[in-house]
Amino acid sequence: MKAHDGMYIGGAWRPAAGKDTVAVVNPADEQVIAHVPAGTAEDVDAAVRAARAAFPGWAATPPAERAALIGALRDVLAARKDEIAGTVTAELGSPLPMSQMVHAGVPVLVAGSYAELAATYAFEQRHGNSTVFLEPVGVVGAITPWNYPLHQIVAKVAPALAAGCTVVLKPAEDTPLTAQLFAEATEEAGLPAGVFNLVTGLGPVAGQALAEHEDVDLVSFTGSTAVGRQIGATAGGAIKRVALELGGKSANVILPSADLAKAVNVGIANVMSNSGQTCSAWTRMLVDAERYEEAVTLAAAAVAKYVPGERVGPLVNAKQQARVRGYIEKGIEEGARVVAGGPEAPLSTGYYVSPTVFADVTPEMTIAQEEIFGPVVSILKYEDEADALRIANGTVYGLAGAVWAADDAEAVAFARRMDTGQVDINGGRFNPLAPFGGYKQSGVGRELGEHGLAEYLQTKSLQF
Ligand code: TXE
Repeated sequence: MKAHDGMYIGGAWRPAAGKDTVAVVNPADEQVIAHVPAGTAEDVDAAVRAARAAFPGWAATPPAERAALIGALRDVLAARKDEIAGTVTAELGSPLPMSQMVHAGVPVLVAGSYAELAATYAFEQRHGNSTVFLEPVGVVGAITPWNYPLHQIVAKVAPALAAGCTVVLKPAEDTPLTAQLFAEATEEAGLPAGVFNLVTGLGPVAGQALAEHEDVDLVSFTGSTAVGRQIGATAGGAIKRVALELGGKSANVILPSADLAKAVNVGIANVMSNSGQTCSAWTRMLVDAERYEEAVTLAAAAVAKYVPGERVGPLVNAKQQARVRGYIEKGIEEGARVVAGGPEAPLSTGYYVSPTVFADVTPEMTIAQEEIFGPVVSILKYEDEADALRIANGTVYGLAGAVWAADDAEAVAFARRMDTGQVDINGGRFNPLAPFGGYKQSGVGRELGEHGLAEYLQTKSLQF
């Protein structure tokens, strides 16, 4: 595949400081498809300098003009949708329809929402006898994961640009080609040089250099809890702003009055989508004791439709495949009952994992507590509503969830008692304006909508 052999810094593709490269592998057939440069602290420093130099001009650009440029970026992403989808499929392995609809489609919606918000947001407000200005925080270091290669980038870069911040992006080493396409799109849209910069490379090298750079004002990170903890500690030490979007172990709570078949089918589809590599995936299905076996039967039938290599793609790399298979083995070891799938790889080539459903899962089991990040669903039994709530809230995470009931009001009453940042009521529908982020160890801060924009703003008040 086509790849740039440099970094996008200050509005141009420049040679990397070092000679090392990172191989990009197609996880569906394990073939190397490209190489990109492995950035060093020197590349990161050059990118931060470019972002710093561009900051005053971009911060002073009227919001309406920033909005127009974000709108132009949206249009370029929309025009290059097929190319983006093909690139995501090549480096992430997701089936093409999924890449087209979600990986290429959602970022267009999100960029569009920020073009609108930049134009309409009240950057200047009156509170009593004060005028309050919402000003950009400064230079943003964005570190993104591979699971939604473009969405994760746009969910950080679009609000940062809307706020008037400039950005240095370090994308995941598994999916740098989508990030290079995004950099091309920013240039094509006409963003001023230095407003957006890209450094590809490894997390512990380029990522860490960006997180530790003293001239970065805000670090926005999405990824593992372990790395997030480290980035949070570094940012705390330097007294700089930080946003962390980390793991999840979301509960899909099916109340006794709910349409069971619908809730189970949508619940299985939710986890199978993107091969389970979604931080908000409803990986714990909670069903009342009376309908438990019926739900297990429905889930096993539903998951049979998700054929690896057809509807379900591979995991992103060999490490993730081994990790997920390890969790499946652990589930069996701890006494859960496999009703579909299992630890054996379903195909001999590609990093595939069998779509797996576990029954007889108890809340303290490892598979009910830790983020698996694969096509694995655990079905837990509850006795009454209080028990369901205790189980739903009984992990260190609190990112998302779902509640199903005969009417929305009953589901809402339950959702209000869940310690989690986002809940889908009777199925829900994606909304690019809905704030997304975690309670508890799922993170700090919010992405998307007005709340996502606010992360990139700081407040100044003038008293009269
Ligand atoms: O994440 P990492 P990995 C979870 C999920 C998954 C696990 C491991 O459970 O199984 O994390 O995935 C960069 N300083 N999520 O190993 O390492 C790295 O280059 C600065 C949930 O892929 O956290 C990449 O750009 N940066 C999640 C990004 O961090 C560092 C999405 C994420 O990689 C760094 C992905 C360092 N020391 C994984 N080390 C979600 N919340 O959606 C790595 N990076």
